[in-house]
Amino acid sequence: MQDGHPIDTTHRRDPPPGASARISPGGEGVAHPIPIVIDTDVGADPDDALALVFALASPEVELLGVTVVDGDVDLRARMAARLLGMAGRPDIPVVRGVRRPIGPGRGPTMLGFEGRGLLDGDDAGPEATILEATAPEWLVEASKRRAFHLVAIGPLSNVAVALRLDPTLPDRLLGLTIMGGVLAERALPAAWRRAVRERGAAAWPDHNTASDPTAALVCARSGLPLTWVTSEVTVRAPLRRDGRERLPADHPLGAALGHMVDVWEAAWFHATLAALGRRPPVPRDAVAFLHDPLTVAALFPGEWLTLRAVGLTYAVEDGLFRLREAGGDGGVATRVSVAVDGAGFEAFCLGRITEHIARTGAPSGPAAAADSSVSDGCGRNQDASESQPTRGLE
Ligand SMILES: [Ca+2]
Repeated sequence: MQDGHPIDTTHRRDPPPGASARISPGGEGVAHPIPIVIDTDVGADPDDALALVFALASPEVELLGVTVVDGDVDLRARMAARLLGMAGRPDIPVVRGVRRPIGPGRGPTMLGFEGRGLLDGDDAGPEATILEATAPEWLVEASKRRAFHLVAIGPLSNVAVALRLDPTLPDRLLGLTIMGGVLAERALPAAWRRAVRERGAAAWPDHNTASDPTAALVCARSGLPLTWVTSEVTVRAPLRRDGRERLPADHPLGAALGHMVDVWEAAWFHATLAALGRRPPVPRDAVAFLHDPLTVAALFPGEWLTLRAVGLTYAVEDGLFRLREAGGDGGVATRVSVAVDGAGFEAFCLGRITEHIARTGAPSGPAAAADSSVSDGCGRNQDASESQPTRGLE
């Protein structure tokens, strides 16, 4: 049982691949790429952008589409379209989604420097097509053409609206992996625990569920096979200065990702952490967190991330979405992150991203220009001439 709501077992399936806790990276067990759609609030924090490229760089998954959520979804869609084009995959469609939370919450959040380092460059390569659909409807329709695993790395408004739009959607999804929630509050760095005690919800470290707690609850109670990659674990996976320096400045995508990290570090990262107290809860040379790449990585085996099968209960209390271990055989069966080898994952993630960039070549090169038609990711092709992406910050 989950807070008085019966568990709908008709939507339950076996856990996704990689359910066992520790398996070697790139090892056995993944015969085919898992089709995925990424729902993202790509913007000021560079970790969504890194997650998109990391997904493209990972043979275990096949990215079918990208939906964007929260606030200025036009700007976020342009960022996703530019990133996909730079990464050599302008054929992957981008879809704008919900701008506001479906209930009370922290969102929407725009920091004012979204796109800086990316959209203000002079890249002239192809960009992905931004479809004239809205994300919840597109998620429903796309799932009818091909089952996919949904990876949510932003506030959960798009996913919740899609679930409300079509209650049969969970029947056609392979699973839902969410960057969000805090399971083991005691595992948060001490500075964060103190800030939460003193400032309450405003200091809650998990931005995604705090932005739209109602939407998080809708997702939690969807009956989908769920994986939660929680904040107390992702804050242990920082991107550090040496890792950022691995992004190649002589390639447009590497340069853009590096610039996005630099802007984030200068404008937000350290100032936000400094507000937690004199001793920031990250290494001194940290420049960002790898929340979202780690969430993509939860879909395939890797020794850097430990997941555990656990029964959870869900609730919204004092404006915050809370997940708790049920104990015994109770609760909703899910997988939850419990530990990460942050340095190991950073090395693995940056390795894949830099290898992908090296393979991609210049964005106007053969990889990007090979196909003049673009697909909606589910088998329908469109003429690339229909795509008229807007360029630059205006
Ligand atoms: Ca995100």
